[in-house]
Amino acid sequence: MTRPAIVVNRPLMPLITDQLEARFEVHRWWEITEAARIAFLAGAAKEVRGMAVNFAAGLLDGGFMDQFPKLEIIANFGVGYDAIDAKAAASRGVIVTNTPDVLTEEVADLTLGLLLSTIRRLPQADAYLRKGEWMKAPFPLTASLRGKKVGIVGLGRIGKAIARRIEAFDVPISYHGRSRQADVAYPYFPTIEALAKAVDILIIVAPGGPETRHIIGEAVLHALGAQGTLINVARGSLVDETALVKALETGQLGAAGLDVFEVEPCFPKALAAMENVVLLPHVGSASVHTRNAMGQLTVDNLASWFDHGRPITPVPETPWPG
Ligand code: 8YV
Repeated sequence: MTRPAIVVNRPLMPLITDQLEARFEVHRWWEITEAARIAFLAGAAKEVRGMAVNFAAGLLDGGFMDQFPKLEIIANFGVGYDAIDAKAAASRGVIVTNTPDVLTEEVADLTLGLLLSTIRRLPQADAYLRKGEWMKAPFPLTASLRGKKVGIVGLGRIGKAIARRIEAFDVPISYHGRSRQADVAYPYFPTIEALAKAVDILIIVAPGGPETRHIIGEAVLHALGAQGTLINVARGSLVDETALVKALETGQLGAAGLDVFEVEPCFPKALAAMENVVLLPHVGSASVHTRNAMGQLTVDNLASWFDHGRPITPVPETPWPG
């Protein structure tokens, strides 16, 4: 029996690659040179039935999908699938899957780490000690989580896991999202700006994509204010980075902790020189434990589709049964 052909867009961990190689005919997109791509798209691509996608650099849109007329499923390695036009997939009868749940607690853990690092300046304190500065003087006193109010933008699975952790820190939580949620008692704010005005720390954990692009701009940053802190663990696209850099430079925003950027792996150079920011290279889910679980779910979605004709974790735009 011929093995189904799939495309993998970027290198994945051996755990995934080994399993994919064992059951599929794998085309490694990143190894197909610019010149060879034309021949590939005219030939082998016509037999491709699946894709395993790891955070596509550009939008995986309908036009791209159309080059694979037998495409049935796109399995995304990650919970956020803003790099895939899921509506375009739906209209073509292509299933999109993602990796929900298996990374929720990990990303929430990281968010609390980033929050405390930003408020208490842990990376700066570590660098201070390593440079021998402690010998000369104690590390300067920092801001505190005590007496602060936290706002969460996007109270989905990860947002709720973050909120649960913040409750243990004994600080009040409120939130903004597409709608008020019945199962939480936290105060709801109908606009991000009103939420930003009411809190000291704003945590962004809403999905990326065109609907949320730059929802954190000058007005929200100014509402958060000179003593305010922005934490972003969602997608860089939600924040207008030019406005963010300006607000931090002019002191209109107090501090920022960022795990994500608009054009990764790039980031605004001006941020690197700032003392009041903590920058991480998109590591929210990046533990061996959790990346293995995400990888396995990616493989399992493809395997379930080709073995049993159903996905395990389809995204809402391509529900199953479809
Ligand atoms: C990963 C993520 O960085 O799940 C997501 O949406 O952003 C991350 O867990 C990414 O998917 C893997 O490259």
